[in-house]
Amino acid sequence: MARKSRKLVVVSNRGPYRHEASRGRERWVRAAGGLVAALDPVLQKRGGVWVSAKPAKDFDSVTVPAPHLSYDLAHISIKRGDQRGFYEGVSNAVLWPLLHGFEPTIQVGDAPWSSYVGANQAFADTTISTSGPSDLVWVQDYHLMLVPGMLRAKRSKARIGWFCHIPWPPPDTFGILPWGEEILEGLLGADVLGFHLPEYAEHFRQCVERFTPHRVSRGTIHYRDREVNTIAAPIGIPVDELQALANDPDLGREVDRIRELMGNRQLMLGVDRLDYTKGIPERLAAFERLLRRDTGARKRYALIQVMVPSRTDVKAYADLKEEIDRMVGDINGRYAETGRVPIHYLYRNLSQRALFAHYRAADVALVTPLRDGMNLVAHEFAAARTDEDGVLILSEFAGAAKHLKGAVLVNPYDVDSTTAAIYRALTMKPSEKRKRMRSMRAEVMRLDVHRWADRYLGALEGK
Ligand code: ADQ
Repeated sequence: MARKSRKLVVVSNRGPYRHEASRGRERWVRAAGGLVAALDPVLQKRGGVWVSAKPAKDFDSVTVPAPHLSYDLAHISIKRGDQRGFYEGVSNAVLWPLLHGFEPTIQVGDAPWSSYVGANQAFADTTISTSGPSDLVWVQDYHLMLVPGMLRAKRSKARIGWFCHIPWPPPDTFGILPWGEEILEGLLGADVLGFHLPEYAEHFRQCVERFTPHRVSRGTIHYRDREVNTIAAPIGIPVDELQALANDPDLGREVDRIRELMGNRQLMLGVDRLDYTKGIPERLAAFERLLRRDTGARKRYALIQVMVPSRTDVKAYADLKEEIDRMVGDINGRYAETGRVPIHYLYRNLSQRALFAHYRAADVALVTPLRDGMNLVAHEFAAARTDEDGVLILSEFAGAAKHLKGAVLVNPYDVDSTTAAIYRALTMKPSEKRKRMRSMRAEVMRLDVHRWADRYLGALEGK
């Protein structure tokens, strides 16, 4: 268990809350997405400070005490000239697809690398001014891979960690990056590098061996006069908090209402951040095949797809949104009957409570990413099912598939087999559903996010 004496400083590109004030009314809105879902409860419990970017505003660095939070928020501003290049040009157009192994999507040619360096430097500078030398600094994700090295240059004795929320690819894919060695050197400024799965950590070490002169033995990289540990620390969700929500008797009424509104058909559910890694078009195609092959299906089945807007300024995401809109329109146009629409499509952020009511109302959850570091929707679905009912269809390419053995695993690229899996899930015997759900729930409890943080921070402090 991590000692609580050291202050925890979390550093990530996107912050956990957006402050909105208009006509004297204030509101704090929590950002959707897996990183915030995991780290907010950790900081709420432990206290500390969260350093993140504030979208283009004219101030440098401020710390805002948010009344409902038990930790502080520190915001940095990235130079206007660097912001776009850092976020869109490098982080989202190159690093995100590269680390997910989407090689043809990578736009490396004219990528504005210097903006990435400049923005990372701004994060490092604000982190230094916000933290003390004995604090634990925990840098998050692929936007900030140079920050550990920049911090180390100023604080040779500091405890610095970095966690990778997405996959890490094998060296042949990583080798596409012209600045691969700089990135690896930047990361090696940390004491502990964390990944969801042992295979991602292994890929990382293979990259270090291939592209740097540093020696690797087992999980450790010998970096000049220091040792850098690489660990597999699979992330989870705040189990107690979400169990309390799932057990709230009022939730039952909302569940009944959803089922009634959907005409008491068997319900499938998709919940995703809008992203091309999440396999949403492939999922819609699999559902369409179900409707096409079985004419009775239109009366019996419905799909609710909830999609939270994400990276709306990036062209690949705007194109994907258009493709999904068109597919939903086509499928509904073809298979709807008066009063009965097959796909209910919600393009917005839902409250956790509303999400949980949907998880409970669903007969089948479709979590079918083409590649995903972990995927917390899969965990949340199992956490919501205190009734031990419901089937999870899960992509074999999600990190969660290595843990949730009770799911029905699919290859999301193989649309026919996904259709077959949906059919199997919809007709599964209650006793099999219960057995599978029990095993998933046990694993989700074991992967509690507080245990994840304790394990990671314990490794960081133990050095
Ligand atoms: P994400 O790609 O954001 O996270 P994921 O792990 O699925 O993906 O988390 C999504 C989170 O957003 C969930 O907590 C979910 O409840 C929430 N969410 C989704 N749609 C929503 C909606 N419409 N309204 C409100 N909330 C919504 C990245 C990696 C993942 C990894 C996490 C954590 O890509 O692989 O699991 O970080 O490390």
